[in-house]
Amino acid sequence: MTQALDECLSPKQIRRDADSLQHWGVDWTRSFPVAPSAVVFPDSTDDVVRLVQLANREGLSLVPSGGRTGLSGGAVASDGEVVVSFDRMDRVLGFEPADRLVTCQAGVVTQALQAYAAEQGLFYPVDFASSGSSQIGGNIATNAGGIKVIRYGLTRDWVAGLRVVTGSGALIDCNHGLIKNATGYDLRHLFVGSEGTLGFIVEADIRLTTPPEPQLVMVLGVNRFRDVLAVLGCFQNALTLTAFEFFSELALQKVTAHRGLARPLAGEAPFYALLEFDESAVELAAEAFEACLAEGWVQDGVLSQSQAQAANLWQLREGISESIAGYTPYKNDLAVRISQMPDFLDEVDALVQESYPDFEVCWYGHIGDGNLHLNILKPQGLAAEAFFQRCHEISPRIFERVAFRNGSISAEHGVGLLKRDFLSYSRSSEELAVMEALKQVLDPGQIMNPGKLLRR
Ligand code: 2HG
Ligand code: ZN
Repeated sequence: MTQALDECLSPKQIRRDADSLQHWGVDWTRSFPVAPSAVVFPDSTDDVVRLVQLANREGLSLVPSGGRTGLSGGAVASDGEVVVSFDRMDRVLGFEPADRLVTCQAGVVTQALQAYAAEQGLFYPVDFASSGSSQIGGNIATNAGGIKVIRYGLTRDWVAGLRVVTGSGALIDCNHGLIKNATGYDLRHLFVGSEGTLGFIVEADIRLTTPPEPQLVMVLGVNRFRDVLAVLGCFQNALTLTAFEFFSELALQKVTAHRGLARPLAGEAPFYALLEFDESAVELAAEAFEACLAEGWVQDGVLSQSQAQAANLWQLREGISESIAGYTPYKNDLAVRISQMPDFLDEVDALVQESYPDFEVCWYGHIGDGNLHLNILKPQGLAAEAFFQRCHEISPRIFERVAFRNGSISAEHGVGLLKRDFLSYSRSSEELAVMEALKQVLDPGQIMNPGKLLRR
């Protein structure tokens, strides 16, 4: 059936060999089957429009594919779909200094966008460990967050305009890079976080900003999780934070072992907070640190003395996910309001400890955003299937705690295949009905990333 692809693309834009299917058919999840029927590489918006028209005619399912760094299976092709890779649509199309807007194709890699912004004397602040391979289209489709959300917000906040090919093949141009535009429904925001289920994001106008001062990094050893929140409040009252991240002692052990890094402090603490802030705020930060020490919240701390040391301290946080990947972890990406975090972490930690006294539980996350990453590590020798089955037994109980606190079962990693069947813990049946109706309007042929986010 995919022979029809040859009608609308050139041979060099289509791959069907086993290695390519495996490579482009998967994201960073490893728990779903990978079985696409072809991978295609459009060069232009016209190619995408033709592909969508063809898919509707021939009944092909299309899976949009960016840097494939997702953690929820949103870009996995498990059922004979055609993967549509944006690797060839990777050009910066223009920059308008007066608007501080850069226009990119969807396949521009995040780090390339950051570098381009720096060349213009400006700054693109959305940043995460995968910025070397994630693409701007995927970031928009998942409303990617990352490590500077506390100061700069999420990807959504930087999208000023969006060109989209909907599932019915219509090309729509949303918001035109305007700041003010009170003309009704802002369709741009419908596509941000839509996980490729409504259409293909082909181009975006991205806002840039003034670069910050050089940043300092502080790592603090904290006595109790509750105190991490007290430390956050104390620093936030004193200065503007660019980041406020957290990790547990176990997470620190894993990342230092994996990357051969030095421990940040002389002693061990149950939890660590990593803070980033403007160099000019150093005295305010020192005062806040003294206050936290006096309260007994913090036991020790280190402040970066150079850019190289700051980068090394960041590795302690950014390297965690990669350092535990070899344990085939069971992952959760949860959000509650910041005020609810201590009680929530206590509840979920107790639940996990009681259910799996034999498993290692690794906590880290973006505390400043109310976002916790829970990773349960598979013991060596236990088969992956048996491990995931055991973990899934308590998923509903974790999600009940999330629902009780009106939290989110996916703070920043998206729903994809991984969380799809649990969406009702975070979205009401009325909301789900609206989402399904929107899907029907924009993708009536159900060709766009079927089975992701919504069941159909
Ligand atoms: C992070 O914050 C990423 O490091 C990955 O969102 C989180 O691997 C994870 O669970
Ligand atoms: Zn994260």
